[in-house]
Amino acid sequence: MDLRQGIGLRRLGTTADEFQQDLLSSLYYRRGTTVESASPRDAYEALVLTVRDRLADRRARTAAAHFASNPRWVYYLSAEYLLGAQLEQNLLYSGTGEVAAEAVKVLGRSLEEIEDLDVEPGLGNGGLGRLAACLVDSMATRDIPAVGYGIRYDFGIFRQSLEGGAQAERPDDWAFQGNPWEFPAPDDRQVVHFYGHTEPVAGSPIRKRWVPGEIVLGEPSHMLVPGYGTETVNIVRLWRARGSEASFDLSRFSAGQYAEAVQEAVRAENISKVLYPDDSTELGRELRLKQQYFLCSCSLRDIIRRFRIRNQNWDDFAEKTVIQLNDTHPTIAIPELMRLLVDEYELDWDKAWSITRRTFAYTCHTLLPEALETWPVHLFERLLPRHLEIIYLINMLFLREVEDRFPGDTDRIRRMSIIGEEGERRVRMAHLAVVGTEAVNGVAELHSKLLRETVLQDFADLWPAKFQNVTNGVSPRRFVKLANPRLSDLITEGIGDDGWLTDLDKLAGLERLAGDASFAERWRAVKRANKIDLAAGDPDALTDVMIKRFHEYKRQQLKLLHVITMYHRIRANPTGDWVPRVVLFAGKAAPAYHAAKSIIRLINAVGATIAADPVVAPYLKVVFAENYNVTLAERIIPAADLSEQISLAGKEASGTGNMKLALNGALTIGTLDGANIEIRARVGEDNFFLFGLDAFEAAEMRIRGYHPREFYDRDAELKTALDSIMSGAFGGVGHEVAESLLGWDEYLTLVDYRSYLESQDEVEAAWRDRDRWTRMSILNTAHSGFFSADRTVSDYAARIWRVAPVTVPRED
Ligand code: T68
Repeated sequence: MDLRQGIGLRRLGTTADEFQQDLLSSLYYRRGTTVESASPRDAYEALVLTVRDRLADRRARTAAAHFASNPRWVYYLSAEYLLGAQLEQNLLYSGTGEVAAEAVKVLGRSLEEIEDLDVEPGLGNGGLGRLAACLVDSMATRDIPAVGYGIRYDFGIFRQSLEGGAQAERPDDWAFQGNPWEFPAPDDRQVVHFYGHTEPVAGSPIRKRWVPGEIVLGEPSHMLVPGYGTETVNIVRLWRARGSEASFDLSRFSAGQYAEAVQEAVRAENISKVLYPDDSTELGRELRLKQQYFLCSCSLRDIIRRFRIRNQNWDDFAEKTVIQLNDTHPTIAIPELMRLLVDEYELDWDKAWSITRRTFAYTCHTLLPEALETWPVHLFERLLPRHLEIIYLINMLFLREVEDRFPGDTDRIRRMSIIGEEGERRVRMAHLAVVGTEAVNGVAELHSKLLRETVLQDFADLWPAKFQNVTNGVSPRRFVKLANPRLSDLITEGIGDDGWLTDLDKLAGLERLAGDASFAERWRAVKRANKIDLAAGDPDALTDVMIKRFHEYKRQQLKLLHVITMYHRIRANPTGDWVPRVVLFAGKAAPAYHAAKSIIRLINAVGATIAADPVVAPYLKVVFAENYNVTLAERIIPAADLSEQISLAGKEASGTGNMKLALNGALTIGTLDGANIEIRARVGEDNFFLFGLDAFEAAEMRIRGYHPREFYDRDAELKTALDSIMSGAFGGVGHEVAESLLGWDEYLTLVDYRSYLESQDEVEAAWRDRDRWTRMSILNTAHSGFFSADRTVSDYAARIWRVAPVTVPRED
C-alpha cells in the first residue's frame, strides 16, 4: 500500500542527502527562512518537521489499515500524559537518527545542540502520567489499534527550583513557542455543556433534556505515537478548551467593558489552563471536576463519531470498543455514555447499561484512602445535574442487586453505595468505576491483592471475577536504549542482537556473562562513564538515588535519617574505613503539601552542613537535582548504583522508577511494597537489599497502637539523629520534620529505621567487593525483562481488552 502514490506524492528519501534536501525544504518553505538567517529555533523546527513527515506517512498507512479492518479499538482515557522529549525518540522510532545527524551539519549545528531545544510536555504529575505514556508506546509497538485521550494543558507540572534550599514553583509554559509535534484537528471539535437544569421529555419516563448554563468548545490536536520496529503509528488526542462564539460579548466590548466582554471566554479557556499539581491526594475543586468532564465528554463523542463511520448498530459498540479508565479521574465517562445513549440516541436504559458496562475497564493506582476521589453531591448537582440523576439511578439498581445477594445486610449496602452518607453526601468515584466496568485492575500483585482484601473487598465479594492484576512496566526504548546508549550497546553485544528492545525477556541472555571478568569490567566502565556525564560527584563513589515525587508515605525522611546517621558516624570516627557515597535526591512536592516541602528543605540543609564539614565531606555528599522530570530521569537512572524504594509496605501501589533503575543495573534497597516484591522474586533474594515491616505487620502495628517515642528512646543513633535536627544542627531547619516523626509518624519511619540501617551496611559490604557488586548488577538487568511495558500491554490485551493486533503493511 502506498497512499502517497495515489495522490501523486513522491516517496520520502532515506539517505542523508535526501533527508538533507527535505530539511532544507522545511526550513525554506515551512519556516520561511534560509540557512544563513536561521535561528536555533528555526533549525529545531525544520528538523522536527522533517522527522514528523516520515512518521506522518506511517500514520496515514496506519489509519487506512485500521479503518479498513474495522477492528476492536482500545481507547485510553487519562487526565495525564508524561510523554517525555519527542525528538530523540522519534529519530529512533523513524530510523532516521544517523541520517539526521549527518544532514543537520548543513545548518552549522550538531544534533545534540538541536535536541536541547526539545522541551518535554509535562502534562502529568508522576508515575500515573508516565505509565500512560509507556502504555501508548507499547500499544503502538504491539500493533494494537488504540487512541490515547487527554487534556492539552497550557501549563504542565510546575517547574521546581530551590531558593535557599526550599522548593519554589514557577509555571511551566511548555508550548509558549508552539509545539511542532502537534497536528491540530479543528474539524473534530466538540461542544461540551455544564450547569443548567434538566427537563422531562414527553412520553418517556427515563429520558431527560439537559438545558445547559455554560457551553464550551473542545478543540483537539494530536501527537504521533510511533511503535518501535513496526509500521504502526497511533495517536494521543489532546483537548483544549475554547469559548464558543457566543462567549464573546460584542455589545459589552462596544460599550468599553473590555474585561467583561471576554470574561465568559476566559472562564471556558481556564478549563484546560493548568494541570493540578497534586499527586495521590484528594482535592475537591470544581475546576478539576470540570476538567474531568471536559475530557470525557469530548473523548466519548469522538469515540462514537469514529464508531459510526464503520458501524450502524449499537449492539456492536461494546464489541468494537474498550475504554480504559486511568484511575478514577475519567470515571464521569460512565454516566456520560449512559446520558448519550439514553437521552441523545434514545436507547432504553437496560440496553444502554449493558453496553456501558461492557465497554469500560478501570485501573486503580492507589491504596491511600485520602487519594480515593469523592465529590460533594451539591457540586455535582450544580455542575452536572443530569449526571447526578443518572448516578442515582445506577446506584439504586446496583444496591438492589446487592440486597438480592445479601438480604438485610444494610451495613454492606451503606458501605457499597456510590453515594457516601457520612457527613456531607459525596459521590464515590471508585465505587462508580467498579460498578460501571467489566474489569478492575491493580498495578502490582500486592496492590491488586490489597484492593481485593481491603478498600474494594465488598465489591470483590460480589464480583470476584471482575478483579485482576496487571503489573506495570516501562518502555525499554526510552529508559534503556535512549537513556543509556552505552549500556544498550553492551547489552546488544553481549546478547548478540538487539531483539531485546521489543522482547525484553531476552535480557536473560546476559546471565551467562555475569561471571565473565572482561564483560564485568566493561559493565563497570559504562556505569562510570554515565556517572561522569551526570557529574553529581565522584564517579567512584556509590551513587545512591532516590528519585520520585515527595510524599511522606514514600519516606524520603527515612533516607534522610540514614544520611544524618552517617554524618554522625563519620564525625565520631574520621579515620574510619568509610564507603564514599553520593546521595542524590530529586522530585517535586505538591505546592500545598507543607510536610513534604519541609523534608526537601531539610535535605538541602543537611547537604549544606555536610558540604561545609571537612571531616565528612570526603565521604558523603548530598545532591538535590532540581526540577525532576522525564528528561532528568533519563540522565540520572543510567548513573545510579543503588535504587531507594523504601515506602512503607502497603502504601506504594507499584512504583515504576524501581523498574527503570533495576533495568539499568542499579541494585534495589527496598521494602516488600508494590512491584518491589516482584522485582525481588525475579532478580533473586541475594541480589536485593530487603528491610522493614511487610504490609501485614505494618497494618497490625497501626491497629495495636504505635508510639514513636519508644523507638526513639531505645535506639541511641536514632536519638542522636533526631536530637541533632531538634537542636538546630542543620542551620536550624527541620523542627517540624522531627516533631512529626516523634509525634505520630504516620508511615512508621522510626519502626523501620534500624532494619534500614542494617540493610545499608549490607549494601556497603557488597559494594566493597567490586566483583560481587558487578555480578549482582548484571543479574538485576538480566532478570528484569518482565518489567517491560510491552508485557504489560500484552497482559491487558489478552485478559482485559481481548484485542488482536492489526498489522500495518509496509510500503511497496
Ligand atoms: C502512581 N500514582 C502510584 N498518581 O503512586 C505508583 N494521583 O505506585 C504507580 O506505580 C503509578 O501510579 C503507576 O501505576 C500516581 O502517580 C498521581 O499522579 C495522581 C495524580 C492526580 C491525582 C491523584
